[in-house]
Amino acid sequence: MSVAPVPEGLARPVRDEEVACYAEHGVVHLPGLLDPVWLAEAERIFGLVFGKERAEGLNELNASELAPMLQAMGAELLASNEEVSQAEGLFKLGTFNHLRVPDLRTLGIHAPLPEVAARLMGANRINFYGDQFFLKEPRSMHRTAFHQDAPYFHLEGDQCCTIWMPLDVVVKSNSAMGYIRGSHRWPIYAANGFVTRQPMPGSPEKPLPDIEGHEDDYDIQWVECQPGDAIVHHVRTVHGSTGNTTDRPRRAVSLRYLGEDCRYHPREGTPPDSQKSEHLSPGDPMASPEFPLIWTRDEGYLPEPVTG
Ligand SMILES: O=C(O)CCC(=O)C(=O)O
Repeated sequence: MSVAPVPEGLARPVRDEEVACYAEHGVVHLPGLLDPVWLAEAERIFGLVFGKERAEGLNELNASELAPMLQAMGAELLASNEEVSQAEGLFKLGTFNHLRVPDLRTLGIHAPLPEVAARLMGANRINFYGDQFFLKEPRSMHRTAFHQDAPYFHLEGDQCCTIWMPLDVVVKSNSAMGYIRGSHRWPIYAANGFVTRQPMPGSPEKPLPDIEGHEDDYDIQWVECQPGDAIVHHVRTVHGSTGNTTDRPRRAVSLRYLGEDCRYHPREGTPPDSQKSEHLSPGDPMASPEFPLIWTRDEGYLPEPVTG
């Protein structure tokens, strides 16, 4: 077994068998990865998105408010009417706010995660793609529909991963993540409305099969986890989460990283908060002010992110 040096800020190295697991299944759970300093920083920054210290002008979606509107337009929600009637808290998402909140960009760029992404994806260069923050308040009930990230992202390539980090203990009853092992080899299916399987309007892709209705037919890995853990998934790995039916919140941060095989590829049928580039043309490598180059295998962390 090779022993990789532990990047500063990580509690432990990523092991060879974890690299092999990511390659085979398109997902890997890394228990106890983040050291307490970066975990506290992630929690502080979560507060800038959803807490009392909330920054101005954020890109935020209240999925609990959106749900009845989608239903009125004919979409079937994943939560039953009874569950919706029992909902007390909200399900909210804050997306691509790193261009608005400098501290958030610091987390994406300076937390010791690009190196983790590079090791798992076998990449030589890492660009930061973006952030997403998830708040499922106590008894918010709504599931996150199974989906792939690929149809939401304006890019193509294999070296794109999400590092999902919980800030609370997460078990199945407070919205554990589930991943279909091996689905990173599936084609790209349509993006959906997160609380419904209904594809986004204008999507050129087919909808995913009804996974929620037939969970036993799929190899789903449900992951229970602790603050300090990370779960890393490939851009095409199908994933979703259960509803939060408990009296505890479920907070999580996702940071997305790209390797050198990714190219800009604008897509149709994406939500309004998806991140198009104002600088790139189709087929361009993903280096722009929105998606800075932050790490290379030769130089390590770059003193200044490269934005073009
Ligand atoms: O936290 C969730 O429920 C969804 C997370 C997710 O879809 C992602 O990070 O890509």
